[in-house]
Amino acid sequence: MAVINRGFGGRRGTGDPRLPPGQTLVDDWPVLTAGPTPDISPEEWSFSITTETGAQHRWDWGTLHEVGVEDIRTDIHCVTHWSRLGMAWRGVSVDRLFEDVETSYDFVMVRTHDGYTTNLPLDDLLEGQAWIATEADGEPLTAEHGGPARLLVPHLYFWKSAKWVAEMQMMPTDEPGFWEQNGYHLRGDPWREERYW
Ligand SMILES: Nc1nc2c(c(=O)[nH]1)N[C@H]1C(S)=C(S)[C@@H](COP(=O)(O)O)O[C@H]1N2
Ligand SMILES: [Mo]
Repeated sequence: MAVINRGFGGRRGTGDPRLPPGQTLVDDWPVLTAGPTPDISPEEWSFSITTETGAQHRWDWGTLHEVGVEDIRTDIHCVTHWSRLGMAWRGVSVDRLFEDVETSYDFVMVRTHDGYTTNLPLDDLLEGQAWIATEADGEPLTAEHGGPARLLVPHLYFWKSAKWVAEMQMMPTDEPGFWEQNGYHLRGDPWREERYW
């Protein structure tokens, strides 16, 4: 009996093994933003990494693209139970941005141009797991989806993928960001259903 329940009946909507527990496939792309959508031009956009020494590594739209843009094919999973599979993204690997960054801190507070925050262990941002994304589905990111650039961390719930990303501040301990202070899990692994704590 348990075997039957753990078959595709255990996954909502489809038996697709790419769908984490409790998730449902969507064909559209819902917009979830805590506040108004900021209007940021590529010329105004910038991104920086700040370390414990106060050293700041900064990129603007042009220098970000010089780092090298890659194609990413990935699934995304929102804590509100929708998933999209096999999305085409383009962006710059966070690995490349950390190449010259010296830090002994293990955690990152991500800040955005609209004041949103989310926390991540540095280990979840390196080794080909995270990008500063500038395109999705073959188009430049629209403003409502975080354009001109957002963080993309597809192996964690999508609230970690901060839209209009502006800064990564290194932290010695794992301090909660906006949703994490409001009850969302500190890490948010969809395969472990780390939704709330
Ligand atoms: N700056 C910013 N980034 C954000 C949010 C936000 O409110 N502000 N919402 C998060 C949440 S809860 C989700 S589910 C995803 C939604 O991204 P989407 O609107 O592109 O689907 O963005 C995340 N990134
Ligand atoms: Mo969300």
